[in-house]
Amino acid sequence: MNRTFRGRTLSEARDAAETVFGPDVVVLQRRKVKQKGFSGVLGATEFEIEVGQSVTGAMLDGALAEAPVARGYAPSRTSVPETTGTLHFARGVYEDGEEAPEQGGGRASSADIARIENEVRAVRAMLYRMASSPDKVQSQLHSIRRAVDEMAPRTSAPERVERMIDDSGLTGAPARALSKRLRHHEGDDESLVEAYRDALADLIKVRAWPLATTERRMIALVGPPGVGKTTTAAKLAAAAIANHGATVTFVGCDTYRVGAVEQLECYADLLGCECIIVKQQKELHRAIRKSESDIVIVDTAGRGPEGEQAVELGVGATRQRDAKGTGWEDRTRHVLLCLDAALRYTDATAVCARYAACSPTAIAITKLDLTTAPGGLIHGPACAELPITLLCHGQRVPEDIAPATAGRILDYLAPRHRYAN
Ligand SMILES: Nc1nc2c(ncn2[C@@H]2O[C@H](COP(=O)(O)OP(=O)(O)OP(=O)(O)O)[C@@H](O)[C@H]2O)c(=O)[nH]1
Ligand SMILES: [Mg+2]
Repeated sequence: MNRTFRGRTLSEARDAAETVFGPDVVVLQRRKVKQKGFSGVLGATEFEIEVGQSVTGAMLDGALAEAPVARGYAPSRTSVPETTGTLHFARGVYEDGEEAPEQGGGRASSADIARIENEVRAVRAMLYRMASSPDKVQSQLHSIRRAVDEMAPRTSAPERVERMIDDSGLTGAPARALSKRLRHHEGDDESLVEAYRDALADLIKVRAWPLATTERRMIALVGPPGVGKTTTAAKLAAAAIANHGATVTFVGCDTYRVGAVEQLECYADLLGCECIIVKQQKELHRAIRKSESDIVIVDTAGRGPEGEQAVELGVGATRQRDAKGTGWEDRTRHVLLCLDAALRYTDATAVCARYAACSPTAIAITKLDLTTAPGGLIHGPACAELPITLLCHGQRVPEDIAPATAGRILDYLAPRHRYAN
C-alpha cells in the first residue's frame, strides 16, 4: 500500500503523491537520492518520499474480512458506511451539509447511533488488523514519529530546561538556580539531559542510612501528620531484625491520635519487639537508657513539638546525660525528619523550621511511589540543610524502603528514559 514519489524539492515530491492519493496522504519516510540517468551519474540529487494512505473504505473492507465476529453483531460490508475517500469518524452523522452539533446541543437519532456503532466496529476491525502485524506497524509508527519530530519547531534550550525542572517537581530557589545554570546550554537534547542531571547531582546530599553500622543506636522519626513515620519505623525495625539480626525496642510518643498506640503495638507484636509508650521527655530518656536492645526506634506524634515540654523535643537532647538526668549514653543518635516526596519548596521551608526544634540529623523521603515529580528530594535538603538517608516507595513493610544514594535520587528526579527518543 506504500509508494514512493520523487521531486527536486520535498514539496514537489509531496505534490506528486497528492495527485495520486489526495491531500490526506501520510509521509512515512523521506530521503535524498541520486537522480536517475546521466545527471545522477554526475552527482545530481533529488528527494524521494515514501507515502501511505489514510484509512479508506477499501482498507476497511479488507480489515472487516479478517476481523473476528464480536458478540451481538457480525461485521459485514452492508453494515459499514460507504467510504470513498478518507474516513472521518462518525462522518455519516453530519452528512447532507449538516453541521456537527455543539457539545450538549442536538440529539442523535437511532439511525445516527447505528451509524456511529458501525464506524466504531470498523475502527475496531482496523485495530485488530494492525495487531496481527505488530512489527510492521511499530516500524511505520516509528517513521511517522521521526518525520513529525523533524517537522516540529525546535524548542529553545531555556524552554527545554524549564520543562525538565517542571517534570522533576522543582519550585522556588532550587528551580531558579537550575534554570540560571543551564539557560545558555548549547548542544543536543541528550547533552542537555546529561547537563541537567549533573546540575541536579550537585544539589543532592546523601548520608549512609542508620542500618549501615552496628553500634547501639537511637533512631527517632519526626515529621508532619500522616507522612509515614510509623510505617518507616516498622520498615526499619523489620530490616534491622531480618538483615542484621539486631534486637529492637519501639518507644511510642503519640498518645494523642486515636489508634496511634495500637498501630505501633501491632507492628511490635508482628516483629516480636518490645514496645514502650511514654508521655514525657524524662520517660522517653529513661526508656532509651534502660533498653538493652541494639536499636531503639522512637515514633513521635505528627502534631509536632508544641512548647518546651513536648515529649518529641526529647529526641533532640544530646547523647550525654545532663545534670537533670535527661539525655542518654552510648547510643548514636539519628533523628530522621520524614518528608513527602512531593513537598513543594515553600511548604518545605515551613516544615523544616517547625521540626528544627527536634534537631534532626538527616531526612527520610516517603511516598516516592505516589509522584513522578518528587521535588521534595531537593527541597527538603535545601531547606533543612541536611542530607537524605533513606527512601520509601510504598506501603509494604519491610520491602518498600532503600538506603538513599545519589544515583537513585537522580533517577527519581530525571530518569533518562523520560527524555529518550
Ligand atoms: N504510598 C505510600 N504510602 C505510604 C508510604 N509510607 C507510609 N504510607 C501510608 O501513609 C499512611 C500514613 O502512614 P503512617 O505511618 O501512619 O504515618 P504517620 O506519619 O505515622 O502518621 P501520624 O502518626 O498520624 O502522624 C498509611 O496508610 C501508610 O501505609 C509510602 O512510602 N508510600
Ligand atoms: Mg504515626
